[in-house]
Amino acid sequence: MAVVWPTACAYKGLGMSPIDAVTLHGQGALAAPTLSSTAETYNPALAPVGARVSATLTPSANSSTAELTVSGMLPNRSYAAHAHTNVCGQTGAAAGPHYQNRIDPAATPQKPSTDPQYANPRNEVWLELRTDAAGSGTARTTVPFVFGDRGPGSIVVHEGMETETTPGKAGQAGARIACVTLAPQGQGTDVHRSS
Ligand SMILES: [Cu+2]
Repeated sequence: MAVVWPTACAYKGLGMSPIDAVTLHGQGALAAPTLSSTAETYNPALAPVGARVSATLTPSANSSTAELTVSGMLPNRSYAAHAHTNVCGQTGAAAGPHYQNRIDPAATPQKPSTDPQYANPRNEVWLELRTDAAGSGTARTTVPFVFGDRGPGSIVVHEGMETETTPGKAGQAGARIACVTLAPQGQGTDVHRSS
């Protein structure tokens, strides 16, 4: 399985064929956001500075398995986390809405998708994390799609302990407390921030 993901300009410029599926990865120790940070806390009381976060989204055939591993978070606590469209930024909002495989046509930047037909764990990437007594934990999910020329930019950890599934609330999990930026594995995190 090819895991290389040249930048769009590079592979267009070189005339290379598009790549089917990519592995996305991000990791780091949570810190206050800076212009270049890729693992950030927006709420150190719930996502402590120095906590380690690692996320990998690995394609296989027509599905992808996402894994989120943390240490140094609050002990014996559940956290809802999801793949979001944009890379992490100065605030939790910068990560944008949830990444959807089939994009909800009714969603807008002001009103993200809350329709369970689109905002569900088979069309989005939901990771329901549970930490142990030491504050460590791993969440894993498999979704029936892969990432190619479009993919999520981050994994966002929310304040909520689980993700809502009811119409009008589906996908919601409260405030954004931490974020890790994803990049195609094998490349640096040469992402372009919009703010
Ligand atoms: Cu989310």
